[in-house]
Amino acid sequence: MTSDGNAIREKLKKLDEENVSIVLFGQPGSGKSSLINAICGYQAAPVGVETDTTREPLLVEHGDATFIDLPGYGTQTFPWKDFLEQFHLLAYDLFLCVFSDKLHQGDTELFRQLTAHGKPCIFVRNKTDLIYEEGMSLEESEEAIRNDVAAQLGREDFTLVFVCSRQDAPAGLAELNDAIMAKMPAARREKYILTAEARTREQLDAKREAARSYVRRSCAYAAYNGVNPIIGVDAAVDLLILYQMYGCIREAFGITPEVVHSSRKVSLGHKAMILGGMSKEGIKVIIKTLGRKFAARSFLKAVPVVGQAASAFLGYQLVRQAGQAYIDACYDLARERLLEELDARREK
Ligand SMILES: Nc1nc2c(ncn2[C@@H]2O[C@H](COP(=O)(O)OP(=O)(O)OP(=O)(O)O)[C@@H](O)[C@H]2O)c(=O)[nH]1
Ligand SMILES: [Mg+2]
Repeated sequence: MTSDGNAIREKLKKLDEENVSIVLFGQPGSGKSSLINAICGYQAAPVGVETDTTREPLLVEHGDATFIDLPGYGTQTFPWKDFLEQFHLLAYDLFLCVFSDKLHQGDTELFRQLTAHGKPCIFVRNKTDLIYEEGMSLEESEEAIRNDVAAQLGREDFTLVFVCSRQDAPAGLAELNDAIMAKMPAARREKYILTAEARTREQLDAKREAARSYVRRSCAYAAYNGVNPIIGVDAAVDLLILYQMYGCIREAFGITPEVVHSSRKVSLGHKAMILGGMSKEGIKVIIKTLGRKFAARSFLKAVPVVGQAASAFLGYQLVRQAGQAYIDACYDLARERLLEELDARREK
């Protein structure tokens, strides 16, 4: 039991440590670095006036995601033919092929190589603010671009998203987020959804689901921990689990003390719980309020075998309940904020 428990614990730990990695590739000057900045909301990657600004891979950490900004290819230094090996691309999770004009041979070839290796790849047509064709509506122009991509690839089953990475007028980022969520390999999806900024109500709901599943996993730690028969020793571990778990939940929903204080709709009880969850002292109080079950658990631990199993189950229940309640409170707060933001954007 113990060795199994350790193996699972190790696996969960590794999954938690590894970031979700998203690579951007494409022609020089197509706006890869600008797009990363638009997603992160600050100047994380240098942007050029000319092309060939990015000369070596740049890792941009954003929450639990890492964006890998690559140099544009097609140049002498970076012929697209060697690109896949040169940058060890198969080690990453998901790929964005950024283009801002016609697709080039390098773009379609890399797309083919990546998809042949089972890697998810999304076409991102950047600079939509510059799309203008005489006598054509924006929709018609986008349709023409889509047909072009299909013709060049010789297939219809690809994902194409239109974005603008200009800082003063970003567009299409919510759609891009949806596409990434849909395409992310299943094993990494939950982590990505937890990390990425929710830009629509649906994305926020997806985040709540991911957070719930994250709590279920944390409960597995607690359950294994509960099997440990030494009374008192693991109460501290339970505390630590809740402390880490609450931190992750707050980060996922972008909750800081300022956000809590500025809320006008969330109940005082919820506010107190969220703030309490920020310190170990506060968590002790929360545990006490969930206390009868906790006491029952310590008592049961003294009873061998049957008691241990029951104790593991109670540990699971306790952490799970404490986690779900915290998620609901953070979700309400994040939702209030998002709706305000969406309103403000609509008024603009
Ligand atoms: N109008 C407009 N300009 C953009 C947009 N995105 C990027 N640009 C401009 O395009 C130029 C190139 O942008 P970068 O982000 O440096 O492009 P890159 O793909 O990283 O280029 P390399 O690093 O050289 O491969 C800069 O002048 C950007 O300001 C956009 O959506 N609209
Ligand atoms: Mg660049």
